[in-house]
Amino acid sequence: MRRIYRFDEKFKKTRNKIAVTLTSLGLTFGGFISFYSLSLPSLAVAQAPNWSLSAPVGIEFTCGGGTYSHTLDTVSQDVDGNMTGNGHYNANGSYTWDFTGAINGDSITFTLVYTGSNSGYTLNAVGSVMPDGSVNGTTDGNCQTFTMAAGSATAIVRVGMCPDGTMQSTDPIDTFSVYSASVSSTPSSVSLDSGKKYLIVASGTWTNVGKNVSDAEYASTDGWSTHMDGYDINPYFLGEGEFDLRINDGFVDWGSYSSEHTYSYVFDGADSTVSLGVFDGNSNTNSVESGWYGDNSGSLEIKIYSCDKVEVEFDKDHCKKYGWRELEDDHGKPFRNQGQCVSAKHRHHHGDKDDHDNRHHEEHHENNSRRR
Ligand SMILES: [Ca+2]
Repeated sequence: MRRIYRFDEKFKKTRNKIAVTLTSLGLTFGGFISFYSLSLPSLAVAQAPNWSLSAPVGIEFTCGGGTYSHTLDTVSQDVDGNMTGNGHYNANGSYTWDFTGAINGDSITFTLVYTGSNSGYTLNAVGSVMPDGSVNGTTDGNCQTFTMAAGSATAIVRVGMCPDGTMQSTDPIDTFSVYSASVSSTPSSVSLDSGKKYLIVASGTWTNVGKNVSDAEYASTDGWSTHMDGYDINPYFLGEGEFDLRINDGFVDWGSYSSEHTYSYVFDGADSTVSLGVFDGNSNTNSVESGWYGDNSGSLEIKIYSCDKVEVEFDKDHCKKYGWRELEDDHGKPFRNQGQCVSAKHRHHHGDKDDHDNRHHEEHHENNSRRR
């Protein structure tokens, strides 16, 4: 009870200070937003959330040297990462609070507003989600930092992480299986264009019979109750690449663990097919052990999507507020100023060059055909 009193007392003492801090924060934030919209105008979109926050989950606040354990009891999160929920102070359940916040990419912001004791008390937090699903950051008011343990947030594996300015094709351009018992990798049936990006989606699990299961990036010896990156169990120290799905015989990072066992990787086309294969051997020395593939059973399913460039509609407003910096003309040349952008007939995002070249190539081809 004594702690609670101090917590409360501290709040009362700093009430005026908080108001001032919040006001100046508000100004700073407002300033940041206007700068943001200046440099990245109508083309900017909020990042999709990489994480989904779990509940119930603990939040530890440090406030003036003391640690105050709270619990987020419920939380719901929409596709844009906006969250609402509620929770309480562990040491005294009369301190209840409403929770609102958002996750953008790996960033998190949230606000607690007390609804029971000390009703109206507000705490704003800004932080980051770490690769292990732990969360930490800073708070305003009479607290300074907060932490949430590993696993508090779960990675969202999204089919459709094509880079900004591109959009994932509706249907895969290629679908095939990679058999875990196959020592050699399996090529795609289509060639992937140089200068273009592709989303390779790998899903499923296979079994290293009698020992473990594996997906594109992780392995488990207990049927996925727990998982590990690679295989380092005495006496087999085979490194984090063991059992990985490799691309063109090279190791790639398929990202955070997915309980759905679905992973995606953005791949740069190189005017050739792409080959995928399961690695079984010692990844520390990059040596494939062909004799170890015989006890592998099952396959991973591969879907390759193209990341198609998004054309900016003919709208001179996109040139305003420094938008011309993000655009280029029909020949792939950046604009020198807003006026040049406004008067241009076509505008594209940076990086569309190869599409243009292809288009021109096709036009030439058509013209030639007509001539013949
Ligand atoms: Ca094996």
